[in-house]
Amino acid sequence: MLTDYLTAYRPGDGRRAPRAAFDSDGARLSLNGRWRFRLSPTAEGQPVDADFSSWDELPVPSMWQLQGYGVPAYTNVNYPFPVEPPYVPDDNPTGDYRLEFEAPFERGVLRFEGVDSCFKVWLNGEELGWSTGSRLPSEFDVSLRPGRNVLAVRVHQWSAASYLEDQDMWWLSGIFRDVTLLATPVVNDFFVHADYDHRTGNGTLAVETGAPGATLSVPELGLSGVPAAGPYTLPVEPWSAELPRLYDAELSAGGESVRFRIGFRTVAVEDGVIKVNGRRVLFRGVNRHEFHPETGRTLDEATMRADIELMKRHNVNAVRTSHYPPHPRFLELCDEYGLWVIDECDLETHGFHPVGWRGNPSADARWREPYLDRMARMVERDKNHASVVIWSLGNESGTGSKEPGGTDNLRAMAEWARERDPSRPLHYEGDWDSGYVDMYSRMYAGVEEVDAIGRREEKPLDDPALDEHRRGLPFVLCEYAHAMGNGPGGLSEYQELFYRHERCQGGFVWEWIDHGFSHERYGWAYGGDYGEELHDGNFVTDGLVFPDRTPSPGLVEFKKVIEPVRVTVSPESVTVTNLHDFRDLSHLSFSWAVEEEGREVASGVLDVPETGPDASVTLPLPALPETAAETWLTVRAALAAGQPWAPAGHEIAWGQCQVRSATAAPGASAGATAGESAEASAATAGSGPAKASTVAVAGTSEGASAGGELAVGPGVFDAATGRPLRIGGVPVEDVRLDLWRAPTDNDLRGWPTQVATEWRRAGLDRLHHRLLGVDRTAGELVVRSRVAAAAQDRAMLATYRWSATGDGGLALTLTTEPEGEWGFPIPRLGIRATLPASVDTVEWYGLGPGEAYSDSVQAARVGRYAMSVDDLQTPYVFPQENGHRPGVRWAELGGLRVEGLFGLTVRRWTSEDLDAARHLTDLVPREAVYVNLDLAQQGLGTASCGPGVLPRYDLPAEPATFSLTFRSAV
Ligand code: IPT
Repeated sequence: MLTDYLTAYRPGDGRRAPRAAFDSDGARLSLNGRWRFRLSPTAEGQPVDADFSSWDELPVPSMWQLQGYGVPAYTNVNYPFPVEPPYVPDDNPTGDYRLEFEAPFERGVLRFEGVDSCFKVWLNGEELGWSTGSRLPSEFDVSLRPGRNVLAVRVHQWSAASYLEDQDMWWLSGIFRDVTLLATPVVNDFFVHADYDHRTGNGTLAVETGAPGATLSVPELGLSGVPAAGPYTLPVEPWSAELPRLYDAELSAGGESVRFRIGFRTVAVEDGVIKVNGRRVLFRGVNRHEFHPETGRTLDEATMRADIELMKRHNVNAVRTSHYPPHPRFLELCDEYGLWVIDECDLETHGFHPVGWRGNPSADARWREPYLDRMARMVERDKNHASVVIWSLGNESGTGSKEPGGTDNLRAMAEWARERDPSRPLHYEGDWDSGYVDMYSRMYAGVEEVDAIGRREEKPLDDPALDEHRRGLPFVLCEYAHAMGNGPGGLSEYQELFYRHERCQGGFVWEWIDHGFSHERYGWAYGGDYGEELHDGNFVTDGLVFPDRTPSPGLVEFKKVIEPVRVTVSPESVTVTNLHDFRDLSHLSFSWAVEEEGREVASGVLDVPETGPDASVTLPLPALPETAAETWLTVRAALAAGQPWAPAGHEIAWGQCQVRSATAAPGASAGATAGESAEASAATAGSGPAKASTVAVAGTSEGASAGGELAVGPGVFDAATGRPLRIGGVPVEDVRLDLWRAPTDNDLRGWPTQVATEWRRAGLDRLHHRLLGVDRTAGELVVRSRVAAAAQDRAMLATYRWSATGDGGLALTLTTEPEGEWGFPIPRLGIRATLPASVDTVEWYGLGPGEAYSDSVQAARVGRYAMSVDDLQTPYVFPQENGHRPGVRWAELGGLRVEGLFGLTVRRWTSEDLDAARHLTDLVPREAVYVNLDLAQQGLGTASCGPGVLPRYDLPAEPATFSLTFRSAV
C-alpha cells in the first residue's frame, strides 16, 4: 500500500544523518510562506500530483487545526485512538502541501525543523523519503532543476509514531516549524567541546568536524584561523545561567564559514551532586511547552524571547523542555540570556498506562530504532549549546523490560547518548530504579518524601545494587507544584528543602503556560470545547502564565520563593544572603523604605558589599523616624543596571519587617516579618487589634427605632431579624456567615479524595440560616442563628454581637461553633455582604498587591493599595476562587470602611456564580458588589496533581471568634 509507512516501526526513510543546527554563510532559501494546501479525511487521498487548482493556501509554518481545518483535540494520558500499535485510525486527516519555487542552486539539503506527525516528501514528482519525530529536524538531499521546482509534502495526523508522542497537550498537525533549503554544506556538522576548569580558570576548546582543513577563529581569545580540532587551553570567563558569557566564533572550511557562539562550562556529577564549573547548582525551574494561544506550537522569535524574559524577570533560572526539543532558536536564546536547560527528547508513551502498560514500546525491540533515532536527532541537533546541561530521554514512557536480557529501549537511548556525549548527565523520571541515568528524578513527591530523599533515607529499592546506585545520585523534581488554576500552594516548603539538602537540586514547576486557545465564545478554550469524544477538560490550563502570557499570582509567588537573594530585615539591621551559585551581588542596588500605615516616611540606599555566592552580610540600618501608626520597613534588591531581560530598577528580592505595631509603643512588637504576619492573619485574625472588639457603652446612639428598624451606632438593622440594612448610610444586604468558596482546581481534583466533593456533599454551597433569636441587651444587639444544609444534621452556630464603638463605629463580634460531625477542613470562615454596584475602587491597608492565600503568601507585602473591583479579579481560565487579599487592617469600599484583621475579596458576582461558571465569559457582572470578609480560608495545595494542602494550612471546623468594625468612610 502507498501508506505502509504509516504503520512502520522504522522512523523514516531517505533522510540525511542527523547533525547540529547552525547557519552557515552558504546559500539558503527560506521556504516559509504561503503554500497550496488541501486537507483530506483519510490517508488514502488522491495522489499529490492531482490538479491543485482548487487547493487553498496555508501558511507554513502553522498547525492546520488553527487555520480552520478540523479542530484541536486535548487528551492528557489517553490516546485518542484505539491502542493497537502500530495501527492508526482510518480517519487520518491528511494534509497535502505544494510549493513552487525558483532553484537558488543545484544541489542542496531540504530541512524541516518540525512536522507533526508523519510526512512524505516529493520534489518534482520524485519521492525523497519520509520521516516521523514531530519536534525533531528531518533533512533530505535534493537535486534541483534550473528554474521552477515543485515541492510536495503529504502530512498525516496519525502514524505509528503517534504512539511515541503522547505528551499532555493538544493534538495538532502540520508543518509547524520552518522549512529551509540549504546549499549542500561544506561544513556538514561540528561538535564544540568547550570545558572550563574552575581550578585553573582555563577553558579547553576543541571543535570536532568532518570538514577537511577546517579552521577556527575566536577573536576575543586571540585564536585566528587555527586548526579547529585544537585543543586550545587558555584563560576564559566561564558560562553559567547567571553570567552567560559567550564568545563569538567562526569555523571555516572550503570557502564556507559558520558563525556560532561558545560558552565554556563543565557539567559533572561529583559526590552525588550535579556541579557546573565545580559548584553545586540549584534549579529554579519551569517545564515549558511550546504554546501560543493563536498558533499552538508554532512560535515566532518574539514569543520565545517573551518566555525567556518573563522567566528571567521572575528569577527562574532553568527550563525543562517538556516534553520535546524546542524550536532550535529557543536554545540559542537560552545560551544568550542564561538559562540551564534540560533538553528532553520527543518521547512519551503514557497512553499505555491506562492499559496496564501492555505493549509499551519502551520494552519492545521493534521500537528500538525509533527510540534511538529520536535521541540521536536531539543530541546531534542541540549538542553545541552551553545552556543544555542535561539530556532527558523523554517523559512518562514507563520502563523497559526488567527481565534479565529483556528489551529496554530507554536504557539503549541512555547508552547511546553517554557514548556520543559523555559531557552531559542523563535524566529520565519514568523508571524509578534510575539504573541508567545520572540523577534520581521524581514528579509531585510531597515534602516529607523529598525531605527523606534529601537525607538519603528514602525507601530502599528491592535490588541492593540499584538502591546503592540511586542513593548516591543527585535529586531533582522534574515536575512539582502543579500550577493549575489558583495555586500552587506550599512552594516555600520545597524551597527550604532545596536549601537544606545538598542532594536536592531544585525542581521544575509544572508548568509554564496555560494552553488555552483564543475562542470567540469562551474567551479561552480548553479540552472539550471542540466537541472531542475523549478529553481532559481544563487540565491543559495549568501554567504559571495565562495563555496570553500574563503572569498569574502563582508566578509572582514563585518569583519571591526562589529569589536568589534573601533579605532578612530587623528594625536595626538587615542581613543579605547571596543565594546565587556563581555571581556576587555587585549587579544589585539595595534600598530601604519606612512606611507608616502604607505611607512612606523615610527611605535611603544601602551599600551592600560584593558578597559572594552562599555568603551573608549584616548591615546596620540608620535610625528610623518616630511614627505613630503601624509601621513597616522594607528592603529591596533591584538591578543596578539594565539587563537584556529587564531594565535597571527591576526588583529581584525584598524583605519586610514590622517596626511598630498599631497600638504598642515604638519597637515593642518589632520583629514580625510579612510572611509571619500573613500567616497570623490566616490562622488567628480573630484576635485582631483591640479596638476592633471594643464594645461601646450603651447610650451612644443605640436604640433609635423607627418602622421596624433599629439603630446601633452607624448601623441600621431590621428589628425583627437583626439583619443589617445600612451602615453609615450605605445599603448592605445579606450580611451573614459564609463558608463557601468556588472550588479551585486543587479543591476539585485531589486524589484519593477531593475536598470539594466533601464540601458539596456537606452542602456548604447551599447553606440555610435559621434565626434562633434577636436579643437587645445593654449596648449590644445579639443575633443568633443556626446555619446548616438541607439533608444534613451538622451545623454551624453563629452569634453576631453588634455594638456601637465610642468613636462612631459599629463593632461586630461573630462567634461560630460547629455542631455535629465535621471531619474535613472547610473552605472559608467569614462573612459575606452585598453592597451597591456603585462600589468601584477598593482601598486597603494590609497584604497585597496581588491575591494571596495562607500557603501562597510569600509575595504579599504589607502596604496601602487601591484597585478597581475589576482589577481585583484574577482571570483563571477555569473560573474559581480568586482575588483574596489577607491580613487587611482596613478597607474602604465606596462609603463603607471596615477595620480589623481580615481577608478581603470583592467581586461583581457571587461565589455561587463563580462556582457555576465554566469559562470566563460566563461571568457577568450583577447589579451589586459582593464582599467576603474572612477570618480564614483553607490553603491551596496542589492536589490537582500532587499533594494536597499541608496540615498547617488546613482550616478545621472549630469554634472561632471574628471581630470587625464598620464605619462610614470619610
Ligand atoms: C505529569 C506529566 O509528565 C505532565 O506531562 C503533565 O501531564 C502533568 O503530569 C500533569 O499536568 S504525569 C502525572 C501522572 C503525574
